[in-house]
Amino acid sequence: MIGILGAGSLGRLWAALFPQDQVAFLPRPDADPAAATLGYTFESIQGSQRTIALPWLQSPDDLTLLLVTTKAGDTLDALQHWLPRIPESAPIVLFQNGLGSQQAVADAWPERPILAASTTEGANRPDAARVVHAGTGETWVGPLTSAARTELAGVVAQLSITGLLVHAEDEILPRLWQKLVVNAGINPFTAILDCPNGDILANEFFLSHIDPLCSEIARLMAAGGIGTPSPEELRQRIETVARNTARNTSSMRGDILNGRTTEIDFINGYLVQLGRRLDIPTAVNQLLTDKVKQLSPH
Ligand code: KPL
Repeated sequence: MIGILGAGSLGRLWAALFPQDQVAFLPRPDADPAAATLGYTFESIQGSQRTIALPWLQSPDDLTLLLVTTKAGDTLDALQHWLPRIPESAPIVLFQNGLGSQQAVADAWPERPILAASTTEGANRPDAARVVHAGTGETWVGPLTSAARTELAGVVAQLSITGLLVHAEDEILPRLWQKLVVNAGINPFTAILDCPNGDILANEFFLSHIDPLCSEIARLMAAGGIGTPSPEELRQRIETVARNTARNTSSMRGDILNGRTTEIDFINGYLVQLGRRLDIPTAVNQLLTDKVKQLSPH
């Protein structure tokens, strides 16, 4: 049985695409035990609609794979609750945005096969009962602990059953960083300016902060041994994604509009923490983190 922890858009996307008798959601600790199934309408990339009704997992002992699609800030607590009941051999794939939460999990359970995934699949929930696969993408999966190395090929094979494009990636950290850069350069601006991704590009607040932001990130990447992209390359990457997703509401703006805690601590906040450790100033990341925190509950 494949388990999914985290019933947001991404968890529901994967759940809809696995053979339905092989997948179940792990209930939240506070879930109503009487609620037998999790139901929603799934709209495929071709536009066809299907009703999904998946059981809540009753016994975690026969899990062969766990996909963790919780928000970054909820991940450690959710796993602390479940992992004592999940077989030590079951690979755990972390899908969180940003950085920091994945390392915290790998540090807490170094003996387990823990992997991280970076995906560009687009899914959203126009309302509570509907999940739309809005854009096809690719998913890279790679090991975070040494026990995960031997599991990588098997995990990629299992995830590929969904028909989504999944690649094995031995060095997952640089991939996670690529996404972090894009999120750090788009999400806080859309949240602060309360606008879709594309609208940041002509905004004065974005234009006056993007170059110093990219310089901070480039220095952090070089000092952290992640790579040596120039600030200009980083800006180009950010602006290309903002243009390609111009009408999207970013996940961070969505969190604020829905009164949820954002993932800022794992995006620009993570870069501030790293700057402290590496003695690199991160004034722009700090400013963006502070401004987003003023907007969100925490
Ligand atoms: O990943 C995203 C997010 O919203 O978190 C981007 C790439 C910014 C697309 O909206």
